[in-house]
Amino acid sequence: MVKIQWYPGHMEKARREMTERLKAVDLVIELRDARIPEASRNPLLNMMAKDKPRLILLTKTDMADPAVTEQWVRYLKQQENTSCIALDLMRDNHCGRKIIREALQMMQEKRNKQIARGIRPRAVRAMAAGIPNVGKSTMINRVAGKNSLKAADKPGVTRSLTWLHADKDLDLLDTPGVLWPKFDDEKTGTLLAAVGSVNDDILDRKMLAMDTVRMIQELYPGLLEEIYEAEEGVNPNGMLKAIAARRNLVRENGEADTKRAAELFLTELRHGKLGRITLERPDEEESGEDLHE
Ligand SMILES: Nc1nc2c(ncn2[C@@H]2O[C@H](COP(=O)(O)OP(=O)(O)OP(=O)(O)O)[C@@H](O)[C@H]2O)c(=O)[nH]1
Ligand SMILES: [Mg+2]
Repeated sequence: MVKIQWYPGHMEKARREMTERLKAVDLVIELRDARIPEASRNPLLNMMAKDKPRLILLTKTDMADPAVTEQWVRYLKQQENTSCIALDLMRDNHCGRKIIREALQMMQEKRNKQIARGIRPRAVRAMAAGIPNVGKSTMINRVAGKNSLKAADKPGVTRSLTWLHADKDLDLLDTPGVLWPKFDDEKTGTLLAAVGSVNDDILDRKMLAMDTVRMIQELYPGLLEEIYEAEEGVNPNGMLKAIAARRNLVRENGEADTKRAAELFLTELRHGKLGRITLERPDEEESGEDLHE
């Protein structure tokens, strides 16, 4: 598996600024990609904000395997001081209200105490944090009900920390997407790159596509073979050749253009064109009894 790492200076700068701003934050809203809920967990966040209540939002559920998303929500909710909801930020018309409701509920006890002491609770201050391209700015726009923040389908769009009074009860801090200096293993880097959270310019996209083909073949046997009319059990390079053949991607010398096939495959994967796929399963060993019901 090819080794991927992306930690440019602007991420280190953002990490420092986020640590500083956390002092004024009541709640951390951690966005993770529902297709890779573990690989998109930033370990730095636990160091930076271990004592803050955490609302985990699994985004892009429209592209994830619904049954597996449910398992993940149950699994992630088991952590202390943590809640979790899964959302399609593009098509769910109520996602803004759901986020406000959950955030307020998490802060309810504190707010009730303030009310009891005669203090009118101010808006909850929450920091949106997460990997590049996961939907932080989109989420804040949905809560605010208007497109105040720039959001686009590439990693590294947001470059500065910005507070937005998104709702009368909820202030949200938009932050740049950050990764971390060293991934646990090569699979983490591959998964992050596969969903589009790593700058494509630094990647060997053909290697990435082949590694991703192999992972999908393991988790969803036969799926890619059916979509691209490939031979059963074909190896990743053979799959790229099948894609090139189906989509008429031919080089000048008449050979299959596997480089373009790799790019097309990644684009289709990232736009959910291969169906609803989740590339990681919760670790059932640690998940307790209720996952086995
Ligand atoms: N299909 C789908 N697309 C989504 C969802 N949420 C966000 N997106 C898309 O994902 C892309 C990235 O969204 P952004 O809001 O810019 O992501 P971000 O986390 O702010 O990214 P950075 O600022 O680069 O860290 C945009 O094209 C959004 O339209 C979702 O739930 N489903
Ligand atoms: Mg952003």
